Amino acid sequence: MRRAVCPGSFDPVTNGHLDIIARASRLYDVVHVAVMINKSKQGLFAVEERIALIEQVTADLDNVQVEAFHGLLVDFCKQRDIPAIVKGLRAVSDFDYELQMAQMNIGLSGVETLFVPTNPAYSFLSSSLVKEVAQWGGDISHLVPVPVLEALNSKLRQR
Ligand code: COD
Repeated sequence: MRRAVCPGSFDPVTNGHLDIIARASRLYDVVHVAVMINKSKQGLFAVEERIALIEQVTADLDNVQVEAFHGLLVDFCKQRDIPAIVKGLRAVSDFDYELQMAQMNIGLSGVETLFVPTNPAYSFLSSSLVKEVAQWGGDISHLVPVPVLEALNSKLRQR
């Protein structure tokens, strides 16, 4: 079984994330989507809500499993015998930090990182921008899957 992990905060999952997860699912037998918990960062969506949204929008990808993890990504990999991390690269601005993390992760545990170039349609897209634009009533319907759009609208109405 060839396994890989797509890690992230996914607060919330966007079409950019989904594109990378779908591409990874065509390359590996099993793709673990790891919602990494960062207790010092208050998200808009609770971790359980992020997982439920990712499960909903990846329901057509049979080899994708979603779970949360608190700790080092390399420990998530070690516990599940995962040799590869798949990351999307949006622009040169992503590269410096992604390279540092990739080198740290291989140094810590031997887990490789594979970079997949973003779909140009999503090269500017991030969860933070989506939340900011949605908060001010901007149209993000082409940037997130429908369940995420609905969840965002409902979350923002509650505020
Ligand atoms: N197009 C393509 N790919 C994208 C796009 C897009 N528009 N947007 C995001 N992505 C991909 C990128 O690969 C990105 O890394 C990933 O999706 C997740 O994105 P986010 O924004 O949800 O998540 P981040 O960047 O906050 O995630 C950082 C991690 C949680 C992966 C990182 O901090 C981590 O591994 N933390 C665990 C603790 C740990 O091991 N720390 C040591 C690291 S060396």
